[in-house]
Amino acid sequence: MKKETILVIGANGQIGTALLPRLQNTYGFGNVIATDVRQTGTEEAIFELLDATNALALNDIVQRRGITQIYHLAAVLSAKGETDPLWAWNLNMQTLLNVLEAGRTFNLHKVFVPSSIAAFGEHAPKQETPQSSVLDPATVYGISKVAAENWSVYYHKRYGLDVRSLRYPGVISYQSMPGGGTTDYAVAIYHEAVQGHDFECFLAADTRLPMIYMDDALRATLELMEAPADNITVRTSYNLAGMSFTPAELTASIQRHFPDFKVTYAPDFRQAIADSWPQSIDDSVAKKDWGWKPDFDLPKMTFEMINHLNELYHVTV
Ligand code: VAH
Repeated sequence: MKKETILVIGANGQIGTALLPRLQNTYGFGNVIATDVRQTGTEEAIFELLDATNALALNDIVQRRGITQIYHLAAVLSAKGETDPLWAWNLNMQTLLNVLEAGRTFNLHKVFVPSSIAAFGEHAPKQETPQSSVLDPATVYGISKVAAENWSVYYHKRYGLDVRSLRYPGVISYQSMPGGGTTDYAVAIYHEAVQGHDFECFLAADTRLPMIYMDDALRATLELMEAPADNITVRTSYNLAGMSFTPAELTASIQRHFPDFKVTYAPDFRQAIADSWPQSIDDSVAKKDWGWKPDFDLPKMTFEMINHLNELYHVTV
């Protein structure tokens, strides 16, 4: 295997925090460089501060550390992006273009640039949304993801850069809190339940959304990145599915562990974002091209989340 040195941008984010130890196990602790704009990481790692909107700073780390792959996990998510659209667009796009340029300039072996089901909008089929659907996103975050998908194809076609991508559903994890997403309710609800609190959900009870447990999202990411390049037929971004559920179904799953847990529903501006997204995703192309198969359903995820959060909240009791 080629010696790989991995740069993680946004290592202190929800996905970065959980992906870091997997990358360290796969490539060796000393071969993974974690970066973020904030030094608040919980994982032990080789760390450098990096604002990836600064191309010179990014290129300096790539050269100095002999980087061969980049995982670009920094972005402003859907809900937060709507509070300052041009800031979100500039941050998401400048970081992306800096990463693609670094990939081209330094002949990196591979680049991972996540997309999202937020790339779909009102004119995509709601059920089993196909890989090739109309992409008319309702949010700046979604617009930036569609642009990123097309820039990735451009850099692959014109410069031969091996850029790979997944349209993540809402990602649910215990390792860190997400920030600024429309699916964040599905993480916060577990934290409140385990602490014995009631929960107010900012989406309506029947809002069905595609979701995935972090373990599945991480395995999909590494399986995609380790697949032979000849197997990769999608250079925009692969549809990825784990499960789909509503807040009411998630609540019922939690109540099997905490029968007295109560949820009230107070939809806010994020309801319109959620309503513009698919309810379920067809990921048959990912299954065909690189053998994707999810492992976690709602009951299994709930069992895992509650067990891990019990350790987090009750270890200090
Ligand atoms: C968000 N968690 O809510 C992200 C994700 C599909 C949702 O892109 O913005």
